[in-house]
Amino acid sequence: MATLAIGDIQGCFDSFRRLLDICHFDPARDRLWLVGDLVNRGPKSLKTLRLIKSLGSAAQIVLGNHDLYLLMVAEGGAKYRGKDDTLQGILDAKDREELLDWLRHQPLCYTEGNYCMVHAGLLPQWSAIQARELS
Ligand SMILES: [Mn+2]
Repeated sequence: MATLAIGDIQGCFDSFRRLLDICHFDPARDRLWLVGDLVNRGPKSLKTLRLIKSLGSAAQIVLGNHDLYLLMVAEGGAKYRGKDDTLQGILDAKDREELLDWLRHQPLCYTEGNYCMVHAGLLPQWSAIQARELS
């Protein structure tokens, strides 16, 4: 059993798939820690999100700023900038609500054993336990 940690996939589905293949990732045996920013900027955000969601408990994720931005745009709480964004495929997808509902239930911080996973660092005043509770 291996645990792989990968950050900032940002919709780069093909590179992500290739990396999983090179590492012989097997969701029945291995675990994936994804350090946020699953989507946006890259060309295949929708396929990336569907794949990660399909991995179930084999993939543990935390949300990054681009994932939060997607949720805000979907709820009408942020204006879609368009220019460098590649989220339209998700926003138009027939399984949009299922994907967004799954995403909004993911944590900002995940701890296991001596490890703490967050997207972009912790406030120095916070312990890992405090950060997880606040998440
Ligand atoms: Mn980020």
